[in-house]
Amino acid sequence: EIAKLPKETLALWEKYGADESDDKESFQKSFIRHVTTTLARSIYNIDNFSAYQATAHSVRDRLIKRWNETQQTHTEVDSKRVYYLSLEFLLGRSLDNALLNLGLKDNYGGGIKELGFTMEDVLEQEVDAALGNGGLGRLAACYMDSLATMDYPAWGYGLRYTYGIFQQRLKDGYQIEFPDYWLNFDNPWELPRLDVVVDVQFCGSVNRYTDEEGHERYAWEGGDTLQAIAYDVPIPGYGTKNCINIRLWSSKPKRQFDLTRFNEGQYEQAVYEQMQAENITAVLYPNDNHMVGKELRLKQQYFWVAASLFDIVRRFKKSEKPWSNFPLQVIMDKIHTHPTLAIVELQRILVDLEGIGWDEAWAIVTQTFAFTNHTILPEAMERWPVPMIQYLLPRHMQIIFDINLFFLQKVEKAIPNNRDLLAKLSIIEESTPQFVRMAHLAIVGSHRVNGVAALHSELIKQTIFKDFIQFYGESKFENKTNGITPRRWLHQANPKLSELITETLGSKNWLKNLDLLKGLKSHVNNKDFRKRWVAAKLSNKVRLADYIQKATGVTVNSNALFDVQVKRIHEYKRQFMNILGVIHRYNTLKKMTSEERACVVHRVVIFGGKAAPGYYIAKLVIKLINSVAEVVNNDNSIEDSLKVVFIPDYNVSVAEIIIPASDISQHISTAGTEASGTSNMKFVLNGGLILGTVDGANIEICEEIGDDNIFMFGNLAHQVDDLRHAHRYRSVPVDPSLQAVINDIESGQFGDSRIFAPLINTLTHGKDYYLISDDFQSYLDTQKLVDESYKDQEGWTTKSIMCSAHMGKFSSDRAIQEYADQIWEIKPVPVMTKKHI
Ligand code: Z15
Repeated sequence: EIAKLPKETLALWEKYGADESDDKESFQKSFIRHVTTTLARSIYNIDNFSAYQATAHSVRDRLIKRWNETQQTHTEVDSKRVYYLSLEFLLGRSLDNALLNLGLKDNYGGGIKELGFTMEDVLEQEVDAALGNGGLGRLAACYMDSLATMDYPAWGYGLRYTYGIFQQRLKDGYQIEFPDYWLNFDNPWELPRLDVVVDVQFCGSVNRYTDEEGHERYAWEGGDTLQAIAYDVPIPGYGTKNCINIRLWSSKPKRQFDLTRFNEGQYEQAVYEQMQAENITAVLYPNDNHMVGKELRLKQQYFWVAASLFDIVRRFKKSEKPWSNFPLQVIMDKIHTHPTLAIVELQRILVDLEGIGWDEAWAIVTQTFAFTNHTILPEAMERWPVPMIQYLLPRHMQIIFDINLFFLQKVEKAIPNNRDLLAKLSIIEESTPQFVRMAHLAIVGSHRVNGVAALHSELIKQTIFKDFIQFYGESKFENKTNGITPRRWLHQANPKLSELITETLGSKNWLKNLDLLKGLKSHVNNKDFRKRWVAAKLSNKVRLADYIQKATGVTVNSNALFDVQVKRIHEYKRQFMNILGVIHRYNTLKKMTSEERACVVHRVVIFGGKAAPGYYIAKLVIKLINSVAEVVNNDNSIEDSLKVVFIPDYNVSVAEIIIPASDISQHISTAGTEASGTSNMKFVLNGGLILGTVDGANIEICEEIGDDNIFMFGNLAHQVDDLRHAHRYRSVPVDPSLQAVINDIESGQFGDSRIFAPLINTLTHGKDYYLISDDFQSYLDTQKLVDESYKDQEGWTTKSIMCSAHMGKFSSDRAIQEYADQIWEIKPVPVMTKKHI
């Protein structure tokens, strides 16, 4: 097509489209141009925020060029693409990341200084893009970074929530929530695609008809139609031209106003219904690992799936290949069960709209989808009432029943006369009302299923998906251990350590090949290297201490041991056990003499994390932490040997300050409950040790770094069932240290104890579902080991270096490589640089 353009046109593009350079002067020119034109300001009224905006726009210009070249290359090569469907992308800030990935940081840093600003101040201005709850959403962001860095032709698809995860503030020690209106100012990191619009239908009815060839067909008609508008978020790779895209959909009412209603005088009703359309993408549901069966959530899921599939199918059809090629061109990874309706939607498109026979269509569908499971917690399993789906998506409900029928027929044929098995495998739960089990639908409609850490992938085969093994065998189920991007989580968050590593290893290659960190081992006895390693940690601790002072008003000593637990507040993650341990420590310290206390390692125990707004017990844990902090921090008698802080509003940017500063971090979920965990990887990569249970990725981290460099404790996953069973016959915890701590709380040492009664209750009366009493003693013992080890500072430094050196496996590059080679079957497509056309 380009060839058809007149020579003069091409010449103009050649002349004016040349790359803007990346040197300091070019940046300053574009900065000033953006201040004066984009922002319409003058030299007299630029503050840090406008400086941020101008810098961001300058980077955006460069991103868009790469983005265009990438899309053109992908269109031309037209190889198989992977579509990563996730309801959450927890990206955090973009400016620093883009500057580093594009290699602009030094020139821009110098340039901004001469303009009268500091890079740190400018970076601070950006609000986080917080379109996710926790691990699941942040994993999606890390994977996009790796896909871009490794030149894969990949797209992310998600929703553009007007409100991201709520902001957390504390009042009297309680969490309160504030809306996260992150689009208050213009967002330079998205490209509105007002021309990319997809109609999405809800409700209506299904009509059967006979087509010209005499085939029985179904048409979904009537109902409400609204529109999905695309907003594209460019994701630049590190050290490559590749810049991939996350397409986020925003809902809008369809422009055609309901004229009949309008004319009938029901103006307000008509306007109200239009407003409802915008509601769909208004807010991210703030629950992590917990399903709340709200109709609006189901609408979000279908809205997102329908718009994304329409877009993907449209792209496929451009290439004019036969439908049988679809799975050779397209692979979609379903992140959790959230996009499971995509299976049904694709089957509907193929059968109802394209007129393909059921079996042929179903073969295409199952080849197209892969399913990644991220949890085995029962409360996180998605189930939707059949009547709700029937009402919102009548044709989809029929198709689900048909998928189930054909599936169960196959099972019956393979394993005859096993009604019990049929009931267990059925996609439909035969309760009143009936429910659709989304995980079952996801398994049946995907050719591959994987878990996210070795233990988790074993557990899904032994527990939630056990019955499916009988039918499918084991080969459909596999493991892909999670990973994290070293670009954001070391290079960006910990510049001092990154610089030291680069100098020591002689190049930056480790940022693209994390296994090279092994090279640090031969320097472990080098005095100068060790000194700088320790100095980097200390300066990160000073930075965090400053942040703590600002955010909480508490002064902490940077020479104390920093003990960190930051993650969503959830009973299974056992922040409760941590704070109970703190109380134990506090009361032990109080009983000591001054001389005894002089020998004790000083600790700063740092908590952070959000509780789902409706999660009462989790919110009480936050209150307890703050009540304990209040007492401990104001008790001069323990002479600063212990401080407790709860850092409010934990998010990606705060994590970037906390993680590099940790000496030890806690990952202490009840064995078998944390599918993987990914912050554990971030801490260890930054030379922080971990205290953890034998759960999720902790196990594989231990395998890599060796048991000398990690503190593991507690019961094992296979013991959990029996332990839980034993609790039913106990009314009080058996552990005496735990009982003592409970008594302390009940005595009113931390304020009105009645407040905490519901929390204490979770441990007693035959409950303690998360087995705190079973692990408490070994937890305390292991904490003692931590204290002892920390006294040996040289030994600790060696451990810290050894930790980082062995973390190569946990790069998200490794994880993406495995997905690409073994599940998605996609190949890198390096961007072909054409000048600009
Ligand atoms: C979530 O953050 C995770 C799993 C889920 O099913 C939902 Cl709904 C949210 C987390 C896991 O809890 C965590 O262990 C894992 O590392 C992360 O997903 C990424 O796989």
